[in-house]
Amino acid sequence: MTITPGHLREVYEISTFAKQLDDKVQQLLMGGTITTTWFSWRGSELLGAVIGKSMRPDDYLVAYYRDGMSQMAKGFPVKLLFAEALGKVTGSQRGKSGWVHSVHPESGVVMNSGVVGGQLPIAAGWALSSVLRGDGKVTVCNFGDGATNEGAFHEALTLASLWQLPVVFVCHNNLYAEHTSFRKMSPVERVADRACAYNVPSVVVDGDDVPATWQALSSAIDLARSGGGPTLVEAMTYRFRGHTRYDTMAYISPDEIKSRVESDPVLGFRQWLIEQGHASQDELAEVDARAAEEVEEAWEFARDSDFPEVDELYTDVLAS
Ligand SMILES: Cc1ncc(C[n+]2csc(CCOP(=O)(O)OP(=O)(O)O)c2C)c(N)n1
Ligand SMILES: [Mg+2]
Repeated sequence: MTITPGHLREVYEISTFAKQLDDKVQQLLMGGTITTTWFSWRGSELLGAVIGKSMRPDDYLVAYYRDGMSQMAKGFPVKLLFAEALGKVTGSQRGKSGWVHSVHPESGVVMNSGVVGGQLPIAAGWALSSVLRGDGKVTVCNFGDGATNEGAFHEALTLASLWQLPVVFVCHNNLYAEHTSFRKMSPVERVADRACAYNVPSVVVDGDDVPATWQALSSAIDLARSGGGPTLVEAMTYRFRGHTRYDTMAYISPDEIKSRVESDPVLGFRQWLIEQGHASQDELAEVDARAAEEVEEAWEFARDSDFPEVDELYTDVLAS
């Protein structure tokens, strides 16, 4: 699917919204207003927006704990996501999952994992289900650079390649896994270098470059849908905040963080849209203001919702 000016504006809408939501959650957490297990996606908003928007609405997204921006771009309603994060009964799983395991099958967000790498074999399973049903859907599977050192990465790519499954593996290489830099944990320079061991095509893309990332994902999705099997996409990105909110990032040079934060990709993309004539300053200011209102509405909805009754603990947990 070729990127259109309409897609570019949608990517901006989702990414400015995701950026503002992340800032809001961070502010609420640091002020002690809320408690929730939280992994900030600041710095990767554009990548997530492109992933969600370049997929077909009925395709499957297998998510991971840091990619709320992809889930919202795929159609996961933010109110359900925010309420879920706060353990409220109005959340997507009625408060039992939090950010880390929230799913929304209606929009194709079929799985989300806090188990690093655990989602890759499950994504292969979703892709196998599409082959068996002949439904023409593609599964896109997100994971971090650290996940590529799990055995599950090797197992999933091997099987997906042998069985030519319709799945696209998207590594969000933000250069760190918890407090360890990619350089210290990978014997090869690029995650994509590993793909040849599985006879899987691979591509490295700058996750801040919206048209290039869209092109890479669309080609991989088209290939998968036409029976050409899996692709490994390595999208280079960055994590503006620590692994968790308590992380002081002492293991990264302050200059590195400063230069990344100063060249905020969402603001860079905003400038690019104006320079290329895709949107005016005023139009984007309106988008930003609407995003701020929607963030507030989602927060108020989550805040004002009730906690579940105790019985909810046993509902939808075991199959009868
Ligand atoms: C199987 C497993 N091992 C360890 C952990 C603890 N853990 C949580 S996040 C994380 C880092 C993963 O880094 P990466 O895959 O690069 O993703 P990022 O957080 O950078 O997006 C680790 C080791 C876990 N949740 N699951
Ligand atoms: Mg990482």
